[in-house]
Amino acid sequence: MSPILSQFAIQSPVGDPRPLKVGLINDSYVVPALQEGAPSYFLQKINHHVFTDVEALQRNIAVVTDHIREKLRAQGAADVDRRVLRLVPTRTGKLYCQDEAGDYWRMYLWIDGRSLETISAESARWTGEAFGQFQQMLSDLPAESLTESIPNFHNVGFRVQQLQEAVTADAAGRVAEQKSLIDTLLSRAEEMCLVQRLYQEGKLPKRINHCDTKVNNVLFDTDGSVLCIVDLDTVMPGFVVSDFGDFMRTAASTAPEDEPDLDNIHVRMDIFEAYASGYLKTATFLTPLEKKLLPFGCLMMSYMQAVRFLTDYLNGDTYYKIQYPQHNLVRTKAQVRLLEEQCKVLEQMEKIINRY
Ligand code: GN1
Ligand code: MG
Repeated sequence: MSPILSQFAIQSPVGDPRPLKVGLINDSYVVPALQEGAPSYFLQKINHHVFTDVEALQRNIAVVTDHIREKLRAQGAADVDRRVLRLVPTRTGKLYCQDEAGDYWRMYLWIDGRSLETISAESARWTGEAFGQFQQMLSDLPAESLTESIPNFHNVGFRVQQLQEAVTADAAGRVAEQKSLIDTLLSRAEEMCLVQRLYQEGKLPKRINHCDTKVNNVLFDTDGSVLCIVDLDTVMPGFVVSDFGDFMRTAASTAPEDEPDLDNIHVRMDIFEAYASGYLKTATFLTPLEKKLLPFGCLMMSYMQAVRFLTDYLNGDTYYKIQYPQHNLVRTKAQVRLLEEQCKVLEQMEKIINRY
């Protein structure tokens, strides 16, 4: 990989990149410092089949990280380079480079934090505050300064349409055996498009969202506090309820998103309550309707993720990385079960939101 590394403006000697198992889209590596006290780096091969406009993608990330860095500085925050990602440019000042095969690479300073798959109520509260602050800090960034890195990314209606197209095409010959799962999901489509409808009626705003608030996109410090929010590929205008819901989908669940044993999947109400309390403390810009829809956002995100995983399964696993042949199907079923579990506690979730 040295032809790639040598393109970036690295100041001190580094060792060989080591692959990291994070994310289902890009390939990630840590590039360790060889000298004590020198920075290590986080190198990523960008999946340009998913992010087709890499130039715009990288510009978005630069805009967002610069904006947050400014805000942190203005607040007098300590340790700013551990609190927000910093892109490392190439030696010619570009925000990414290409290798001989035409693949795209980018680099960040490495932040020494821990990412978690499951969290405690206390760290969930801190994370809620952190995501509220994140949206708050970006709330004065004009929407036009960002390009939608993936158009219609969190548009449920669009995702349902992609599922319908996958059913029609039946590219992998898997439709017949999954008919009842497909029907289950399609039968709930209208109900799950509520947020999009409210937006079209002018009742819900779009705000700059993270759009991938999975629990493992938050880095924690050794004392358990939140250091930094990472994976900024999809920061774009969207509905705040979807960021809220995506966090709960991955954190307020007793099992991972690909849990094969469905009976292990339940909603963690302690995490829901803790995250909601933190988020509502800092996200002071929310309208009453946005607040009211937060619990629905959880259902919506589990639904949309189920639709996306099933679509990929029917298409023959062309989008998400998989570790075994049925992986996307297992993921789909886990998301459907989580949705059912969330429906059971919807009223309870609404009561909690009303309380804060
Ligand atoms: C993908 O690659 P990763 O883990 O950051 C996906 C998200 C999904 C997630 C499901 C660009 O995110 O939307 O929620 O997998 N990102 C993209 O685990 O599609
Ligand atoms: Mg991501």
